Amino acid sequence: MSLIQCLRARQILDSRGNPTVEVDCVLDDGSIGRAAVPSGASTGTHEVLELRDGDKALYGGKSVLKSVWHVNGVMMKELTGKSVSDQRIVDRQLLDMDGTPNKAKLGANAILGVSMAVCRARAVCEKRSLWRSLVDQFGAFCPRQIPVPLMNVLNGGKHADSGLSFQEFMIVPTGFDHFSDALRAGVETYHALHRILRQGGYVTAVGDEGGFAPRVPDAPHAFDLLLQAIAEAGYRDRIRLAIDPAASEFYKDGRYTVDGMIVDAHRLSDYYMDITKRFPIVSIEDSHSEDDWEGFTELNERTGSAVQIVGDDLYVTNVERIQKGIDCKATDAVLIKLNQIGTVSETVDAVERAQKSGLRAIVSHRSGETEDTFIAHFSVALQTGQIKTGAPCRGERTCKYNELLRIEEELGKEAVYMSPFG
Ligand code: 2PG
Ligand code: MG
Repeated sequence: MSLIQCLRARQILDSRGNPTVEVDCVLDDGSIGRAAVPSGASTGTHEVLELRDGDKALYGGKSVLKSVWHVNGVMMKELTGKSVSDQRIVDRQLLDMDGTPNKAKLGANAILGVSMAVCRARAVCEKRSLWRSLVDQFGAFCPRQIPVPLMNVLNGGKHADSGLSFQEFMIVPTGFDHFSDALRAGVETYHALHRILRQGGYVTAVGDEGGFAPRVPDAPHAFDLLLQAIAEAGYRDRIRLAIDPAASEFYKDGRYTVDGMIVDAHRLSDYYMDITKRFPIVSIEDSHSEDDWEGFTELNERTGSAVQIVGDDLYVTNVERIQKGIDCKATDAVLIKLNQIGTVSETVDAVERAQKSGLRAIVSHRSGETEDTFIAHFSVALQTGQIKTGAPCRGERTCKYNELLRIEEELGKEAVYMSPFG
């Protein structure tokens, strides 16, 4: 297996026009792997450190030149001549170089950029698609499942100025046999929603993840619009709903300020129970604030197996926090984001810890994305069965969907599309 000849990092722009890190990993056989790092807006407090320069004269303090410098300097020096045959060894070297618990020395954005670029370079060297190469390193035996997309078609919270308290309103195409049909149904529903909003006199501009951002007073109004769109597109009972309230963003001092109410954790769960009875909601992510373990556990017990409860800011893709959630039965599923933890191997550990304990794993984009399609491959290689990558709109979102179409084509008759929601 080839050796690393050099690393080349640069500053590029993410989908919000903020700087981010891109890394090229060049091998001695000439193979080049490129990866770009995403960035969140509603970030969890317990995430690893995204290093930004803080110099107000450059991109308002958001430039990432220190991270770029770390890749091109110390990281390249240490990794040049090293083999890429085992990703775990490469990632271990990266962790040792940094030496801090939250990757603050080199920056998690520098570390993840290198970790993903090495995976890409290995796949190029092996002359096969990234997901197949990831399977060899870490993956499931005989992977065939293309994930069910949770498509965020109405944006609120920190991702848009719609005024909606909940951050994400997603449609979930469950009643289909192929990913391409499920995606098409999601797209047709998205376009039906566009027509309904236009006819209703709403603004049809889109938010950070490509979903519409109309001025809608509360969640039930948003659900009504989604159900109308699903019906108009002809997919009643075949497309369900999911939400990511991202509750840390409306939590303060033991109280949640949501949809015109100020409530405690228990009353917030009452609200979720009420809306799940009235609307076909199959999944709720970050129902409660990131350290409100009791709030999650109570809701998870009340919803039983009828609704999937997901932890995102709660877990930040960290195995210790995931273990805590397993122990206190906080959720049914774990949201998985590479840049919350900072290396590919640690992300795999998080998926495995969840899956081995009977929790589902859902691979996710960030609200600030790039054209990198790594997560599409990662979700297939690890057989997560669900992916969250925004609306079918804006190139940084559609590139992931398009890559999944290509993987489905590559798998041919072997490809499986299976909803965990029945
Ligand atoms: C989330 C994500 C992605 P952000 O909360 O799940 O949708 O948002 O990247 O802003 O944390
Ligand atoms: Mg979330």
